[in-house]
Amino acid sequence: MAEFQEISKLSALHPKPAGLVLQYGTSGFRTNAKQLDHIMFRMGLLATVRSKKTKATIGVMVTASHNPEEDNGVKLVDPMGEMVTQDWEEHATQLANADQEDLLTALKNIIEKEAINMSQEANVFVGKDTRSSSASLSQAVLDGVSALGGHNYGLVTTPQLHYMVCCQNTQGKYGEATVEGYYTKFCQAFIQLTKNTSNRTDDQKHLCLDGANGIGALKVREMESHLKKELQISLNNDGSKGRLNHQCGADYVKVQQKPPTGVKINPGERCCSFDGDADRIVYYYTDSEGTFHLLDGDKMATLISTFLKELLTQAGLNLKIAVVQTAYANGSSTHYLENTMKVLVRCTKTGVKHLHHVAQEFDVGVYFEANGHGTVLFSKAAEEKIQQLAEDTNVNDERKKAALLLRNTINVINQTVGDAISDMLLIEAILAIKGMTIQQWDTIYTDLPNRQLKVKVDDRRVIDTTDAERRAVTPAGLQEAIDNLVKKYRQARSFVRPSGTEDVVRVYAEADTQESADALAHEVSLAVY
Ligand code: NG1
Ligand code: ZN
Repeated sequence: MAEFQEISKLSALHPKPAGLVLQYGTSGFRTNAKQLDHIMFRMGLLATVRSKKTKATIGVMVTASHNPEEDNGVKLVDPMGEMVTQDWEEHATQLANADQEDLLTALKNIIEKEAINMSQEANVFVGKDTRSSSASLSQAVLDGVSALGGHNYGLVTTPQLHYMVCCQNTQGKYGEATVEGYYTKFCQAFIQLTKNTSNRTDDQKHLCLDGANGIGALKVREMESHLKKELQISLNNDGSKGRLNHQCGADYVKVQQKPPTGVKINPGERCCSFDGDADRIVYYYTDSEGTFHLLDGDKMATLISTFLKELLTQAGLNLKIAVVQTAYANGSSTHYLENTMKVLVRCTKTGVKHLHHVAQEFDVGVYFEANGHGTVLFSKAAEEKIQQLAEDTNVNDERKKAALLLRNTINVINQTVGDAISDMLLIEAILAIKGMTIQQWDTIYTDLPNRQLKVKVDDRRVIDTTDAERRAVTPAGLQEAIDNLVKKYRQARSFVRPSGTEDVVRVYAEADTQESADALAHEVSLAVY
């Protein structure tokens, strides 16, 4: 077929370095940008056949999120804006690792296995972050889809690309499939939510934002006018000087447990940081003694689920709400949610795709990784019930008011994927509605001191885990060693798992004091060698 000849010709321009093997990991392929050209081209091909298979628009996002500037990555976005399915992750790995001369055979195998009609039209949306390598790498993706009608969105945040793929495949029901449509939808909902919170002072409307020198900063600038001064953002790390994710951004702030370097923060000021592709956000402030306080994904999940639970009760709607976390969730958050809030909590493996799937099982599924990546999903039935109640003229004022707030809350949330911009608008709206300061939000529960470490080992895959990654099954003896170390400390918990995005083993520990958490993390990391 003519298209295969074209592929052969183009693929020669994107040769695979001999011997290089890469795996479609937690969020697609991710490594040093220099090794990714052939992967991009091949993911362009794969996205095209995925589009033919699903008869829908597929997304390809070029980003390495919170990783250093010199890295890059790529992931596929499925029709409803969600991550691509497991079988297609396997196809991706196969295609990525086929030797140059076997590429066509590998592609044909996928086409055959999936019974794809190659005469079906294809549509692929391509987005990229601000990394210097992203321009040529997204061009390589476009070369892969070129014969078949891809659409290049250029610079967008990861969640904007997910949103646009979803809009395109739902004929605009979710919103207009443009960046402008994105701002209109989410900012309008935010304005509606904050409309009746009349006593907000300028201080309460003010937010200090660290854009991680990435795409999120550019996009917040673009969005600002839509917020009509209801949210006034002072933007730091906007990309004009510093390097992407370097001593700034959500991952730095979360893992280092300190504010971004060089950003001046006034005591008590409400601040947040995005990561490099703006799908994660964490909040923080420093108190009058200069102590740093982090409000991470767990604190966000708690605030959001409390708010939603209260509204559901006020609306008289009997909908099942749950919070989905990972092993990294702070023990205090889980304890508070289960025992004080009486909310169902589920724990899954790391990686938003896992959390997303579990959240789909509930009427209202709030999911957050501790690092600030998360969102809320509403089932179709839940959305319909809320909509009906909001339109019902025979209900009392309290129920009606709650239903209207719920409806606008749904509209401010990007349900396709965790989204720093949409999460920021949601949190800001909740704080405004509840008349709550960041300090009051922080005191809902107190985090157990914790520590995360990375350990370099020869082969991280020797560690295999179970029970949502909370226990190691191999190598033999490791879990027993961890159990014995944990026993030495109070309120302690620790686990290890191989990273899906970096060549390291991650160690997590929490305990009653920071000294104990640090010591435990250190001792466990020695047990990993
Ligand atoms: P790995 O490298 O598998 O731990 C990291 C994050 C995940 C997720 C992915 C994708 C931690 C501990 N892990 O995965 O939560 O966000 O990156 O970006 O934060
Ligand atoms: Zn990210």
